[in-house]
Amino acid sequence: MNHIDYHDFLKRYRLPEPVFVTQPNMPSLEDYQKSIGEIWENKWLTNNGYFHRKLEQRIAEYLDVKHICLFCNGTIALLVALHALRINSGEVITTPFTFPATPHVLYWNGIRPVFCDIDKNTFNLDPNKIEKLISPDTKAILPVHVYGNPCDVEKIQEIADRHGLHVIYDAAHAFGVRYKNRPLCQYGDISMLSFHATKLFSTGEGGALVVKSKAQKERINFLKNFGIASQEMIIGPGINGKMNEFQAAFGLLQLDTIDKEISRRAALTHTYKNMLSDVKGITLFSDKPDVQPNYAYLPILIDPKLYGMTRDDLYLILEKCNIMTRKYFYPLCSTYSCYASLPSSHPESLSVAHEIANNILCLPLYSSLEMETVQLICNIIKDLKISK
Ligand code: T4K
Repeated sequence: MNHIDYHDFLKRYRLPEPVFVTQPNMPSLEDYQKSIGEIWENKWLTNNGYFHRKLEQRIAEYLDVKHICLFCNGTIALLVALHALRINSGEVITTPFTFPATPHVLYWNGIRPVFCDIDKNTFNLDPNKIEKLISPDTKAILPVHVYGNPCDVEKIQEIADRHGLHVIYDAAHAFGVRYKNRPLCQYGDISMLSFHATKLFSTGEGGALVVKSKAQKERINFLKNFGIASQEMIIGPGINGKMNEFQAAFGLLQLDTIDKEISRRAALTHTYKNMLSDVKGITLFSDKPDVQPNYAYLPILIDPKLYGMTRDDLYLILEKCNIMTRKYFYPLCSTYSCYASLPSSHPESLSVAHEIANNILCLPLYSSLEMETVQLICNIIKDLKISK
């Protein structure tokens, strides 16, 4: 900010109220009160109630998948997915460029995460670097479709098949994404979806597993309910991963407007792309062939040399303007104190991931965001470049 008048800049651009990186798409309060009225009437609050069953069916239809199990959140869902596939020792290859939940779930299942570097274009696991990390202890690959961008699902499956490994996708960001006209969450053995308040489709807290068969669904349903098969039969050490009726009722109303939510986000994304495309040093994801995206996030990659400012400086200036961006996913999971001493955490073997994590910034994106606010954010980013 050496060459511009800082006070003048803030006077021009500072918003009166903070704008967050995301906001949930709230259904009408009246409609939700109606649903709550029914829950009150039924006195059925959880354990596979009416709203739960209805939501499970409606999401399966919407996603175009056969078998789905709802959960209290995505993290517990992923924990149960690993358990259901009997992956509870050894190593699992995963990405360091993700939310802490991904490696933590491995840790909680007694598995050692093995971090693999990411691809510089997709920010997902680099399939060309997976194979050299496979050891006799490797049980599975756990890739993440970061920001809803599909991983190289074909190559990953090919590697997994060749080595007899499971593939579990962390598809927390990928609700509704289609690849080659198929639901993205159908690839791999199991995919986990998150319905957290910050997600495109939300139940406040919540999540799901997309699974391959009726039998697998039944097993997972036991596991998420303490392993209870019947009042007098506990089939194994399950956990409590159930979604309750308040969450499910909220989700049903959200589902009614999900297509509107996606198309509004698409329009906002389009404006970001149009306005920022000619700013040197700022890169946005380009549209990918064969992918029907969900516009879950708006990441930009900053090249400090070309842009003239670091990601952290831009983050701070935007914050002063009341624009609360997020550095998803900095710091890398491999740098957390609980994982830093793993051999696979060595920064040298994760150079792309470090580069991306140090320069990434997620800009606000949600349906109630004003188009004028997007234009203002873009103008700030453009003006900062010009002033350099
Ligand atoms: N795998 C991946 C790849 C994930 O990204 C996640 C979660 C998971 C697994 C685990 O799934 P879950 O167990 O959560 O279902 C948020 C979310 O808490 C987290 O769910 C999400 N990923 C992650 C990407 O984002 P934070 O620490 O950024 O949340 P927070 O509270 O700072 O919220 C960000 C902004 O969202 C706030 O500044 C304002 C807005 N917000 C937030 C909440 C909670 C709202 O407007 N309303 C709200 O209720 O992690």
